[in-house]
Amino acid sequence: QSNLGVLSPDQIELAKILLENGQSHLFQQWPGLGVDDKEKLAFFEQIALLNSSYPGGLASYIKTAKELLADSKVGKNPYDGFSPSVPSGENLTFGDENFIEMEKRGVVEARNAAFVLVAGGLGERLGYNGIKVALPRETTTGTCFLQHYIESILALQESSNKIASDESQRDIPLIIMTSDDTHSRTLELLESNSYFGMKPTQVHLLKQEKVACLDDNDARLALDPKNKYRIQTKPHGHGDVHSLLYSSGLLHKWLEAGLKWVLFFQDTNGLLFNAIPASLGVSATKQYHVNSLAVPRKAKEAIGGITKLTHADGRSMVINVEYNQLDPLLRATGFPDGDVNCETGFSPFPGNINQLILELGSYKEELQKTEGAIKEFVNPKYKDSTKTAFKSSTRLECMMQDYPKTLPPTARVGFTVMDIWLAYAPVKNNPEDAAKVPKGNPYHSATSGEMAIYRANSLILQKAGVKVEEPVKQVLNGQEVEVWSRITWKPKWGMIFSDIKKKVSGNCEVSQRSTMAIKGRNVVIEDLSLDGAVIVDSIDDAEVKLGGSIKNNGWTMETVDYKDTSVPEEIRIRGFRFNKVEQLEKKFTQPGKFSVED
Ligand code: UGB
Repeated sequence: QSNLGVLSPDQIELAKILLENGQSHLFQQWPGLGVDDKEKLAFFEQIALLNSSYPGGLASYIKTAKELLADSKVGKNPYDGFSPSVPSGENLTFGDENFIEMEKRGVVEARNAAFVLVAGGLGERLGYNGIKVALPRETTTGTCFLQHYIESILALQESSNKIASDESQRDIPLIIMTSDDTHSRTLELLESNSYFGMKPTQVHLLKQEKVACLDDNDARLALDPKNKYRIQTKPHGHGDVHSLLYSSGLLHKWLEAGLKWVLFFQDTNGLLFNAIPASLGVSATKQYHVNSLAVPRKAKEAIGGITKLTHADGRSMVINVEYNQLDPLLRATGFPDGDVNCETGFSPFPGNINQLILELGSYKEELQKTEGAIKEFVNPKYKDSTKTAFKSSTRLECMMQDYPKTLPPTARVGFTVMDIWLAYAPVKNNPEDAAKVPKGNPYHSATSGEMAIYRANSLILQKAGVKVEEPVKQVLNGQEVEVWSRITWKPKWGMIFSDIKKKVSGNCEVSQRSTMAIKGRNVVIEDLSLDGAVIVDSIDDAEVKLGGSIKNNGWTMETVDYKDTSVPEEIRIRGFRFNKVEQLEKKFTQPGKFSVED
């Protein structure tokens, strides 16, 4: 105590918390009164932040850490006593009657939703130096992920408000969870691009803080080896989003304003908004409190499975079980073959893609009980089998999809399965790791992420009646991918299938080597034969017909090696760049009726 200097009452309180929770080692190397006072103050500032940013404060963090570390030491299985079964949910098939109905319902509901993007991760696996939301979703137009997300939300907002009465027009809120690693760059990206058309008041950034690292099984906090007045910290995981939303007061505000849904999504899934309207429709129709978006999953595939877990004591929950836990759990509970494909050719446990739709009222109620705290886990790397010492410090972590773990069994927790080609193509892996992915498994790289956009758009237009030529196979950055026609459109051109279908008529065909970028809202494709590149941009009051035969040398794809540092990083991680040889480019800035033909 004598070493602490003259402390404010708040600092004394913090010191007490530490001392009462087994953290006296933090002060052991402190010199006497009057020495390093500035550093000591900085220490307390950090402790105050660690204490205030964790639900229940540091005392609670240390208590939970001790419990989880003890469980980990004895190898306790978190699913002990639980039996897995297949939960009930909705399987949607793109373009069929039910899908179209769900999309329409989703558009009605969109104005009652708030969107939450978790973007605090730096994406170490991708190895990209910038923030992931600034990466181009595709390089035909160069639109970055954040711009695409914002434009998709604005397009939904507009369609949804059109259906609603004039008095109840609404701006859909967008929350972005950032971290110290991403905050300033995310803000800068928004500010330097006028929020990509969103009102700045519509967007809220919530910054997550890191949590204290732990040195041993007694949950002694780890000091920075280079600074005895600083605690080592690491990210706590995307589960922080719930406590941040709870403490922000936004949930209350949204309920007051009549909102009903909160949609959570990750930073680099360029296909996600293809799945949002229909799955929101499912949430509304089935009155789900929790709806997890999922894709068909091959048995044992390295992606978590949505599973119903029922405990011998009567508890039950529908939750994501990581693939490496699902198979052993099944084997241990009367399914000797473990996770196997059923008659559909897929595992009956759908694959979690970690996009969640929560019903706002029940969500707020639940968070009032938990203060947004999510069940955590710890993953220490032990020095040896005695499990008494760690190779390096560890910390507690939490995941946003673990939210349903604390819900009562009466909660309506379901899922919506959609085709992978339509809904899921994250950009997570660097080229080198992606090239090592066994054949047939998804690369989840910048290359596959961009190719997935072209494939999805081509398949959607095929379904709408356009003859889009079949793809060719190509190896880019060591990954074999299908290269479809490079077709892109702005979200305002078409967010749901029935709207897209209305914009396509007659006999249309697009060759594989073609590029088509539609940047205007009122552009119809009619009797188009495209073999080359065409780019159409137009103001909303211009009605444009894109048709006739358009043939030019187009854009070719040049391969680029990811190691070639003369090429910008966001391009070379894809393994190709476009050589814009020739294109038909038209821009309409005046109201009226126009036609784009060669
Ligand atoms: N994120 C944060 O905002 N803060 C953090 O502290 C950490 C991450 P990753 P992960 O889609 O296949 C998830 O690193 O966690 C953001 C699911 O847990 O890309 O390995 C980050 O910015 C997993 O069940 O993924 O795996 C990003 O937007 C599976 O569904 C998001 O959180 C997997 O995604 C995800 O972070 C998947």
